[in-house]
Amino acid sequence: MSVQMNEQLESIYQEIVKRNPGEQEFHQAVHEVLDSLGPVLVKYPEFGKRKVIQRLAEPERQIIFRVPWTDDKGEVHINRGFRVEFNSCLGPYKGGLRFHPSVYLGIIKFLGFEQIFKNALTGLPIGGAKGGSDFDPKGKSDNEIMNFCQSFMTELYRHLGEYTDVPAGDIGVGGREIGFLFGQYKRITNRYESGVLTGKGLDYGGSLVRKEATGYGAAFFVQEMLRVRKQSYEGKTCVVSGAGNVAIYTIEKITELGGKVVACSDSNGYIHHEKGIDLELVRQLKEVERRRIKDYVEYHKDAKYIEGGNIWDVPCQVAMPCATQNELTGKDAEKLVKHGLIAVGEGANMPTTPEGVRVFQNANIAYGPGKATNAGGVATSALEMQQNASRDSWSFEYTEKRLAKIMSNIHEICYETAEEFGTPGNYVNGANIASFIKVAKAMLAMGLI
Ligand code: NDP
Ligand code: 2IT
Repeated sequence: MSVQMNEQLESIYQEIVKRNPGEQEFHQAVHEVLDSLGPVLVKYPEFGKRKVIQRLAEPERQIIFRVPWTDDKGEVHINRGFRVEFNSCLGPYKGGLRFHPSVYLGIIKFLGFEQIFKNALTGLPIGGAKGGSDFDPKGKSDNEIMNFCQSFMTELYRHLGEYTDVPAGDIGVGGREIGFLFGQYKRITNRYESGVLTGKGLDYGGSLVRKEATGYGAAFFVQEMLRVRKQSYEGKTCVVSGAGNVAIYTIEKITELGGKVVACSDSNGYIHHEKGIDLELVRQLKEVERRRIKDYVEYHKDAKYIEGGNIWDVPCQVAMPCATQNELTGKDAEKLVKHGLIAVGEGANMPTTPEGVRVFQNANIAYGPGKATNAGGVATSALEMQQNASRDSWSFEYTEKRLAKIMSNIHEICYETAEEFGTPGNYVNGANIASFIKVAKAMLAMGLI
């Protein structure tokens, strides 16, 4: 990167920070992408002249709305709903909905910004968006969840459509919530528009493998990174943070591929089970009974539960952060490297802090950033849209093969782009550069939009 380009990008970044005050996570996500783009602006000066970065950093549309609902006692609650439709030059807006009390505009914008590039990497025709609410689903009854989802969709439906904007799940939004949202959309619009949401149940237009896709895809991506280093999961100790949708299916696929996952977590603490995590029990506790991970030790006396502990204290060769943003710090990264870490695959979005990323890169760890590693979820959402458009449904085996191929393509694009731009093995640069160029070219081709 030339000094001049550094200055050019730095001033673009400062302008974005000023336009979006207080949105730290969004600044962080933008900074991480811009950091890779110096050589791209040298190779493609028209991107700078036509202000592609500034245009990309300004969402096409941002919707913020009131979500009133009643709990089981009849008490009224007011939450805030968001949908940030970031970029639609490659296809309809696509990205998940997050229900978590920490949600505010800065979180939705970081996720939506990441989604533009992730979706471009899949090679499928989908734009980038994200949405959600500061609603806390923990401890709510099914009826309360339904009341909330119906109210949320009563406002959001007017912005959606299979050719316009297609949400899916994220933290706090899984099959149950998508079902309630889809039901309300259908009721309000009087249209059975299957392709308007993905992650649907298998009985009404969902795709096999979508539930498993993010975790399986992340495990496949890491398998590719290990393969180029002439390694495999065989005999490796792995740690997967979180115990939600992404974590569960990451654990399942890593185990199937020969790795041993010894720890997982939720926001209260972590489980360490030397023998290997009993995944059926985790699924029963988390997916079926919606309980806490600490209950695991009731069933396995040889496992340890560390309340309030830090899962990255557990030594491992493969680390898969699958919970939330900024969950793995520079200090955690140093500890992991000291304990013999080989590879990191981000199932979550932006789970490693910038300091952590630097530690991994300086130590030559195979580090797969979220926008590449966890792209299997949204890619399989696009496969669900294909099935809906053709009123078809594919077998598990066929769909999983498509997913595996997509993940190996993404790995190859990132690997080769990193090499082409002079930073071999740097998957962050590879992912950012390859996806940015694709989106930027499409934007220029469409004129000033
Ligand atoms: P889930 O709601 O199913 O699970 C989230 C898990 O992470 C839970 O175990 C939760 O614990 C834990 N967690 C959430 N917030 C925190 C926190 N602040 N501190 C510690 N632990 C936390 O969500 P998903 O598995 O779907 O999502 C996990 C990550 O993967 C997110 O970053 C999401 O954006 C990303 N992702 C998801 C995709 C998908 O298809 N679902 C696709 C691509 C990325 P607790 O129950 O205690 O809150
Ligand atoms: O972060 C993500 O990629 C998701 N939550 C999945 C988005 C989707 O539309 O499937």
